[in-house]
Amino acid sequence: MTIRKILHFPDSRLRLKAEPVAEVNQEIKDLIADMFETMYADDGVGLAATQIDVQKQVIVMDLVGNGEGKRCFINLEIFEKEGSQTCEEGCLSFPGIYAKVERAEKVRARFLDENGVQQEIEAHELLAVCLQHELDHLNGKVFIDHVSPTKRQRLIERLLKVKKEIL
Ligand code: K1U
Ligand code: ZN
Repeated sequence: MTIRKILHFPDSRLRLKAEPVAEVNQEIKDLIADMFETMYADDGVGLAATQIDVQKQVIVMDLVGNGEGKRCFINLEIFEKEGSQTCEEGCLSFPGIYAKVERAEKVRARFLDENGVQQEIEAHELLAVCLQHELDHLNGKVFIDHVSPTKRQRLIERLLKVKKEIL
């Protein structure tokens, strides 16, 4: 297993669209293992393959954060959205930056699990937020795209300041 480098905004590769996975083979299983390793190393609860410069529709998540809630979503497709909720979001591609984002409260989605088996899920609250946030990454979208242009500019300035401090 390898800890991969996470791309940070404004890297243009965060805007690339991921391709569907044709077969859940050993290469995909190795990618999933690396993604979990990378996510835990950066104290995240989710990670999309786009964030490590792999344009494949693979998402990993662990909302418990200790390995007990490990989940993997391949070729995720949200087919129903209901209600709305506003949640303070973070993103491993925006270290130190948080913003309130409005998203659907409930989503229903289909995906392949790590064994290539088709699954369906109904998600609420943080799981619904995370699924929408990570699916955005696979479509080249980031969470600050959901806030007003003024707020977005302020967040970008703050991010550049944070990055200068940590580098
Ligand atoms: O996509 C990512 O960069 C991962 C991201 C997932 C996420 C968490 C919370 C809301 C939306 C998306 C993170 O893991 S951010 C870091 C984190 O651990 C966290 C931040 C806010 C609330 C809960 C957890
Ligand atoms: Zn993110």
